[in-house]
Amino acid sequence: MEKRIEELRAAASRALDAASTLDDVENARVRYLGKNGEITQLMKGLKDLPAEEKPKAGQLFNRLKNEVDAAIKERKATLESSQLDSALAADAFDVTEPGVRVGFGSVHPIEQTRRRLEDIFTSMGFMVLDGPEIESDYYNFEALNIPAHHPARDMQDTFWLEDGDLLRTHTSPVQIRAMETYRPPIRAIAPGRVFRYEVTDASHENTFHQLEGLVIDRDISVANLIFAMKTLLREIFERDVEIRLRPGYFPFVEPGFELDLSCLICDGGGCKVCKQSGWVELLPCGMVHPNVLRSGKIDPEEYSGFAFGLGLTRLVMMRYGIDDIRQFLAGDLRFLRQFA
Ligand code: FA5
Repeated sequence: MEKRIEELRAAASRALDAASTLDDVENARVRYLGKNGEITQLMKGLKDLPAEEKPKAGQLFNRLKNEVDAAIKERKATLESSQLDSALAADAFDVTEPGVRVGFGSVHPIEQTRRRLEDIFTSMGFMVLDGPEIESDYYNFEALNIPAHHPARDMQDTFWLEDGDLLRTHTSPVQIRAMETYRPPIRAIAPGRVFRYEVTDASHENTFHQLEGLVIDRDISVANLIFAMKTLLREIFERDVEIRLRPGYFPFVEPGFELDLSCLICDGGGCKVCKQSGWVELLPCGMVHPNVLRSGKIDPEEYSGFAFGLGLTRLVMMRYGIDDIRQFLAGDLRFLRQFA
């Protein structure tokens, strides 16, 4: 028995000396001390020894077991620490190497202009509202006095979603949401992205920005509307610009106007942006239609209001002299860096 114990001690010790990975150590543990391990099995034979031999053999076994157990732990600790050392060595880096310079980004010109407009309007007491880009038919059309089958639905080609919702074609749905949430007097703007299923060219994108405006109070008139439009343009261009106001048809306003800006790309001479006309459609507007006030649960006998739908992306083109709207979404850093 003693001989066998010595053999096992030597064998376990050799196995641990040879273990070069934690897996090797674990294999040795299972082999000697596991449930069916060699030492465990031998210990089970203890009960068959004659009674007088049992105490001594028991002592020897316990010593063996404790020694092997300690040796396993020690080997494991040594391997773990050398593994850590080599991981640290592999991760080491040379602090004297020159670094990679991280460039600064800049605010996109549409965002810059949106922020400027928000400043202008908040200084006149307007709230800035937000609305969802995925809208229901009700908010995008129905509540804006454009019922199903109304020919005006074709004025804006729509991206329909499978569940009957749509990508909003304009920011005007926020008018209804504002009236549902706030009571007059209301003074609000709502800048945001809008989407149209249309062919792109120098002045048309399928994804662009508008900025909706809505004012509702007692005795609001066309004079208030024109004053607000003039103030907006003077503040954003920081000079007088030439405009023209002409009748425009939108089911949600009556009367409605188209406010065009003399094209600042060609100084009104005619170019691809203004389609050689010298004028850019920029700021449709009008007096809120009584049906729209009713959709917003506001009494048209008591209140009136005006609304406008600024073509924000086109305004940015005019502000910076950008002659192709497709530049905005092209992601070309050479274009974007000019606005840093
Ligand atoms: C509207 O979207 C109305 N909701 C505007 C409105 C609001 C009228 C409130 C009255 C009261 P329109 O479809 O014309 O109208 O678009 C408004 C502006 O968005 C245009 O004048 C133009 O500047 C801009 N715009 C229209 N389509 C595009 C396009 N495909 N790409 C870039 N800008 C566009």
